[in-house]
This record gives sequence, C-alpha cells and structure tokens, in this order.
Amino acid sequence: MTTKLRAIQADLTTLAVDAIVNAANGSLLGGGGVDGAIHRAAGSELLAECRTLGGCAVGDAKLTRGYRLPARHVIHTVGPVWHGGAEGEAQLLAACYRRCLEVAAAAELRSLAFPSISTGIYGYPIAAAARTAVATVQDRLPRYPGIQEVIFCCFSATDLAVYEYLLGVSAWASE
Ligand code: AR6
Repeated sequence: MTTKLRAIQADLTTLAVDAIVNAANGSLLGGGGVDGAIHRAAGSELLAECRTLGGCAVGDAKLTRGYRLPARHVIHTVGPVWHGGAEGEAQLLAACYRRCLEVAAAAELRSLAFPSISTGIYGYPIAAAARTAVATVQDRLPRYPGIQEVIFCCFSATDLAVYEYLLGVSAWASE
C-alpha cells in the first residue's frame, strides 16, 4: 500500500494527474496561495464552474474539471484555519483528506496529488498537518483499490523533508 504514496517537491499546477486537490476557501471563488495558482493556470472557466457549486464547508470537498491544467480534474477542499489546535483542527483536516479520497473514488479517478492543506495562509504547523495528512491517507487508501497513486506535492524542500520522514518512518514501522 505504501508504494502508492509518495512525496515530491513541485508546483501542483504542473502535475498531469487525474486530479489535483485545491486548498480553497469556503466561497470556492479563488484566493491566494495554491488556490490562486490553480485558478490562474486553469483559466476563467474554472471560476465559472465553481460559481455553480454553492461554496464548500470546512472538511468537505467538491469536484470540477481541470480546464487548462494538465490535471483532468480539481478536487476543491476547505481546510481549517489554525487556532492553536484545540478547536478541532486535526479532525477537520483529516476530514478534508478523507472526503477528497471519497470524491476521487466516486469519480473513478486513479491518481491524485495533494498540496499541504492549511499550512500556508491558514497557518497550520507543517509537522502536525503532515502527520494528519499521511496517517489519514494511509488509513483510508485501502478502501479504494481504484486509486493507484497519491502524491503529496510539497512547495518547499523543508516541507518535502517532513513528508519523506513521515512516509519513511511508517514504511519502516510496517516492515
Ligand atoms: N504548488 C504546490 N504547493 C503550493 C503552491 C503550488 N503552486 N502554492 C502554494 N503552495 P495555501 P491554505 C503550498 O496558503 O493554508 C487561499 O487564499 C503552500 O506553500 O495555498 O490552506 C485560499 O483561498 C502551503 O504549503 O493554503 C484560502 O483562503 C500549501 O500550498 C487560503 O488560502 C497550502 O498553502 C487557504 O489557506
């Protein structure tokens, strides 16, 4: 199972996977960070489709087409804003990863790439967020045999080191 999972350092908008995940806000109408980059790369048709979706709750996820992106689809999810960790942030972040996998499987997608949801503008500490991301995907992926590949797409080398450490530790622990 762990062979399906890997971390890379890349610009998410360049990946030719079945779906990239967008770390959006509840309006789904665009923003900064990876959300802004995805909308710029996909073109205005993405915003037009997003306008039809009626927003998205924190922890939920919604599917659109990818338009001018190399990725065929975008799964828009809304991560929690970090308030110190005692306001259910970990549960909400885990819900994002679970819902994205569920939406991907329901659409029969085989490959998807996640950014590190909530760890930019929303302020979630990278080590804690990555632990939840890796643990949640590892826990849920066996339910979805159709999903062949999940990529954790890191923007920085330090984020990549965190994910590689977590993926390495869990591979070692399961030997
Ligand atoms: N490719 C991969 N990762 C990226 C890219 C990229 N092109 N650009 C940024 N990242 P953020 P959030 C990383 O701030 O914290 C928006 O305004 C970034 O380094 O994009 O969930 C939305 O509309 C970080 O590791 O998302 C919301 O209002 C990760 O992506 C709000 O920001 C997430 O950072 C969401 O904040």
